[in-house]
Amino acid sequence: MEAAIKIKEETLKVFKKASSVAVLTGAGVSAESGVPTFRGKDGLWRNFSAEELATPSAFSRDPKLVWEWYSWRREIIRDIKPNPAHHIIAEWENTFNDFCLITQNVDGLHAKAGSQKILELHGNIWRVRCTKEEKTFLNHEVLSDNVPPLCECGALLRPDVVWFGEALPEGIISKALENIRRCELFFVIGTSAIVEPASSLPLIAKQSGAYVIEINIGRTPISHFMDDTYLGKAGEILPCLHSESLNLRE
Ligand code: BJW
Repeated sequence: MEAAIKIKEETLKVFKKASSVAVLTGAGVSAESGVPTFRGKDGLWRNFSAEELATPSAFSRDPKLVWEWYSWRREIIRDIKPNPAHHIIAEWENTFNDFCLITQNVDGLHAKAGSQKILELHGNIWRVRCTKEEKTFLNHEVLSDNVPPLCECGALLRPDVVWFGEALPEGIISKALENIRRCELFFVIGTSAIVEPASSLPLIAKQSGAYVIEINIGRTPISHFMDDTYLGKAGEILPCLHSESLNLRE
């Protein structure tokens, strides 16, 4: 039988007292729903890595190849359901007076779980953007037979996501920083913490005085400065933390 997850006294104490909480999520949060992560053994698609495909130069060189990757991912994500980790995070929006969800994920699963205020650092896979006029549109088709798609103006459409070498949406990163600088408790969940600038956010939280907790199935380059690290699946640890802490908040 699996050992029960032990939530530390200190975590519960901080959780009980905190009124201002921020959460940063990465692909690991969606892994238990069946969304492949970027890195590690499931992180490859046709032997390409995210670093080879998620770039403006890959798109200029071969927009069909890049769109085929996004169509494959859209097909996987389309019918997938949020898991307990997404649901608990959605519930925290009502638990804390001041709560901020910052995600690197583009899959839309936090919204499907009921989170309403989401800072999507890397965009959303269900939006497309005209490469000529910068207009964005929602588009929920898989588009597999018809890539790359064209805008009505004739220009190529691209996924409205942030690729390597591109700036994160200005308004979103500044809102995230504002929340991070004032939060008392910061969670880093399911990210390898190697992609900048997202991977610097936990350190900024820590330097601003927050208690920082990491939840991941493995250690990451930022584990060493965490106040607490929980090694395990987000979809198992978050429900334990949530139910133990609810008893305390009552
Ligand atoms: C579980 C689990 C379970 C599994 N439970 N856990 C400073 C130093 C060096 C380089 C740079 C630097 N600053 C900028 C750079 C360059 C670059 C960068 O960081 N490169 C690194 C690779 C070194 N950064 C950028 O280019 C960024 N832009 C930028 O900085 O612009 C500056 C600029 C300013 C002004 C003008 C112009 C430019 C942009 C980065 C964009 C990243 N984009 C992607 C693709 C998004 C679209 C799409 O989805 O296709 O974002 S790449 C990919 O990586 C995606 C992810 O959001 C991101 C992070 O991945 P994530 O979420 O951490 O996933 P994984 O797979 O890596 O990890 C999963 C984790 O989950 C693992 O740890 C598992 O253990 C864990 N896990 N199951 C809990 N059940």
